[in-house]
Amino acid sequence: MKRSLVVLVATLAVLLVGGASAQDERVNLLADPGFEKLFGLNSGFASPGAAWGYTQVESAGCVEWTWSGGTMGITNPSTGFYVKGVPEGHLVAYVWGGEVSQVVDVVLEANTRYELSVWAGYREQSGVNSFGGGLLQLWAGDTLLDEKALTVPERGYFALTDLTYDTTGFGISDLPAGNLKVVLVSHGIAGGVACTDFDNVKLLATPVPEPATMALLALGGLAMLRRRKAA
Ligand SMILES: [Ca+2]
Repeated sequence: MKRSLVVLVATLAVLLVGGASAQDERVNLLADPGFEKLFGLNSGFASPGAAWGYTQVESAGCVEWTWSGGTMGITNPSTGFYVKGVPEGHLVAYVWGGEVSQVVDVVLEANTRYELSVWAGYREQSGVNSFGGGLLQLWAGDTLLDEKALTVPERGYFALTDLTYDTTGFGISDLPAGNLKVVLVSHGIAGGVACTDFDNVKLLATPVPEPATMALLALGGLAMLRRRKAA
């Protein structure tokens, strides 16, 4: 009996370590999550080959993302706009009304937790005197799975918005079909006074229950059993 207990604890420990490392290795399903791969460099701005150093760079968009409506592009804001810089890399997407989206090569799976997050910024810039605001949306094909209003940042800073969509217990027929899609919506008006900047978008998928959680639950149960025996 004692030996079987030792084997059980050892097995659970391996599960626990394995589960923890698997969680750390979760990959972002989105390509170019920080808007750093440009296309359509606007004339009059520095080339991407130049040292970034907050020399103004602006482009029509990003290779991996789709743009629709409003006035939008990619820029590298100065520390005058954001005192602590930007959340990822040098560049952010700016959107005055309209949407930026990306379809990923992944469909919805049952018993999976999807975590979607984005940093939205309210720049300190003359002529920009309000935060554009907007939505973070997760779609599967034509089905809107969930959406959340962007957290309003302090002026000169970025703020995180995140949402979770969990398919635990879903049958195959309950799962909306189609590839997952992330949409960043800006409520700002083109040419208006409210801009929304976006950076560092993450879409992570984790099977539930996680192996680490299962191991913890099992360990808890084991501890209770042992206490009962001792009593
Ligand atoms: Ca970036």
